Amino acid sequence: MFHSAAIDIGASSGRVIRGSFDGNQLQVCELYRFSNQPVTVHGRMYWDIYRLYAEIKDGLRRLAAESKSVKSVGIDTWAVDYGLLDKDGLLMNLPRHYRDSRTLGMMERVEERIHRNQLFARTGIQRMPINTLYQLMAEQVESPERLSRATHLLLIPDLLNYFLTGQKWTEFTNATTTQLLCAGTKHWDMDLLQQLDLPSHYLGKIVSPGTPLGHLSDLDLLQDSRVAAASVIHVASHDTASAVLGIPVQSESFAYISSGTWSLFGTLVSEPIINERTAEMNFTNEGGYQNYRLLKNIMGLWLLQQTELSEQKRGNICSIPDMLRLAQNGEPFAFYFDTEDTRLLPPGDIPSRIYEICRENSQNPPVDLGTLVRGILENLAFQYRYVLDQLEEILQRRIQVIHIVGGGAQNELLCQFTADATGRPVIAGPIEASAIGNLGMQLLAQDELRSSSELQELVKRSVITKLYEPLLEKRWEEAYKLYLESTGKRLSNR
Ligand code: LFR
Repeated sequence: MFHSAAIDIGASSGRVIRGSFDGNQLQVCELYRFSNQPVTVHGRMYWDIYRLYAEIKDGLRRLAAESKSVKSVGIDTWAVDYGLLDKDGLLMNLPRHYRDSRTLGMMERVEERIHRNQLFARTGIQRMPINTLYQLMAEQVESPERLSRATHLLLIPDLLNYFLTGQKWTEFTNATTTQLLCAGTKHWDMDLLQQLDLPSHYLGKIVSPGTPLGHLSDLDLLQDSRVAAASVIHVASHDTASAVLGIPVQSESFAYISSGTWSLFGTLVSEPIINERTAEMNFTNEGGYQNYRLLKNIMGLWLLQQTELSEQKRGNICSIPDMLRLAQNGEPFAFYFDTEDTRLLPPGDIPSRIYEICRENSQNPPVDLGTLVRGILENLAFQYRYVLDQLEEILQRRIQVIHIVGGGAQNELLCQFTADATGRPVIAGPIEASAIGNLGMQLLAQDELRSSSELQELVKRSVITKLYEPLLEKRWEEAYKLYLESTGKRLSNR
């Protein structure tokens, strides 16, 4: 039996998962789960990276306590955020959260120097305020001195890998999300940084997923011989890239939704698709393992997570499962709003912002929580349909099936709405796709598997999925038209 550990941290929680491979099946077991709460100080949002590291160590100790010897460890997390190290190898500041307001106006500032189409042509990456590029512009405004003193910029998984091993490398899949890589060369776009007067001396070596980092150097962990011998591997360290490796692909023409705090809707392509249409539709080409992920970020379960918090602040103790139960009896198609409205990006009172958007469009806001939650799910499903239509236009072919992986695969209402809004069958699961992709990459790196197609077969053999057939009801088609109308979205060739 080959035991390895996947450390998979998303924007709201992290997990340490044991993978056990017997040569035929991969079994996964969640050993430890912890919350990931940003900390706000003087209006600035930070990730509590030291606590996350302490949680990782606790998780690895639990793994060791099982008396199984662990061959390898891999880390995947959310993208775009980073920490800066100084000349002594010390972290200069807690990493800022991508939802921090410091990036306001930064896209415009960049575009004063480089036209947005040119930026896309060079990087293949979507225009989103959270990208590392805009965060660096903000950092340069806030503290140019910090940037000039920094010796290394490490993305979150690379930073945690550095804490574990002392190595300071940058893994490719996550590096693409910075919008600082040249799509053609797969290296840092130094000219781009220079054009923006951003220093680049802190950008380091880029390595492919599957590259070993070496052994643990953390003294606490070295005390336990069952983990001390584990090699640390650069997996596809962007959680979405790992999730895509964990899809049990059944049809050649599929789309996926990696569903968590965000819904990442897309497909796989062999090379970045950089043309006028993808630029105009603001698709992104993020790096994968031997391929690219052509996708779009959709606001996702963030809307429910923030609604839950807002309800709790109003004294209504109500969990997401409670809200989903209420949604079943909510009024269907009661209101339409653009899930991608940028006002929904920062944390806060999401329900009030949705009401405001409804009023702006002369619609009555939902009258009860069940209708609000149902409306959030319906409008997310309409946005999925919209992105599906765009994707089919880009690819010039029909997508046959949609895979939903990640925590959102448990959300039965959203899975059914996705099938109904798109008219496509939805295959839901696995929930732990990122961890499976993470473990799969470790097996590839250690020659337990020989190719990505072997990994695919293993995933299919090892996971359980649930099928949602579309109802093919006319009312969903009609409601989708109303969604397009209310949100001012248009489809070009239809
Ligand atoms: C999902 C994800 C998305 C990325 C967003 C911010 O967890 O990694 O792919 O766009 O978080 O990092």
